[in-house]
Amino acid sequence: MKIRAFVGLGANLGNSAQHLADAVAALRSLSSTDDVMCSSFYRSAPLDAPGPDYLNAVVSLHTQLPPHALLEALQRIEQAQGRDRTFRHAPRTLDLDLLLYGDQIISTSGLVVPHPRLHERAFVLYPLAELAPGLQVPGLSAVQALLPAVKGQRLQRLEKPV
Ligand code: A4P
Ligand code: MG
Repeated sequence: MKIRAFVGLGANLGNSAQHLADAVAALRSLSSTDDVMCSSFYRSAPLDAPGPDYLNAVVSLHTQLPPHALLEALQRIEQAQGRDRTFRHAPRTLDLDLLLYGDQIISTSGLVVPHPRLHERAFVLYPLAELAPGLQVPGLSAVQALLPAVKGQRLQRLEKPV
């Protein structure tokens, strides 16, 4: 059975647009995965983090990979694109977060889904709402109902990527 999952993409080092585009291409070539769709790219102010502005996006995909296998695949893509884990929230070439995995609520030491900071972040909620305007976030509420609380965060939607 295929599950619809959502992945958050973020980059704020080097050619961020290229890093996001490469990540989308890598997600498209994941095994047992199809229907990969990417939101617009968004420029965002760094939240609780040093460094330059981020580019962020959200990808939705249908996958047969179980959630931990999907997280491992995301981490392999991060590593392949030169992610260097120096310190928490350090500037990064590419960060991939598993935001949602169907309607599942997962809480293990290595994986928490829905992503625990999803509801606090305009750079996650706006692209999520762009891809899935009718989405219900498991354990929370409709994505539309979460938008007003993050409206003050600086976020700019860019031209649609290829
Ligand atoms: N982990 C647990 N649950 C998850 C999940 N749902 N998805 C674990 C991904 N990883 C998950 O992540 C640390 C550990 O979290 C992983 O080993 C995994 O087992 P990491 O990617 O190594 O570290 P990190 O990204 O520095 O920390 P963290 O806590 O994941 O930070 P966030 O929440 O990813 O935030 N501002 C803007 N504008 N745009 C951004 O994209 N990103 C961050 C990082 C901060 N500020 C930002 C942005
Ligand atoms: Mg992360």
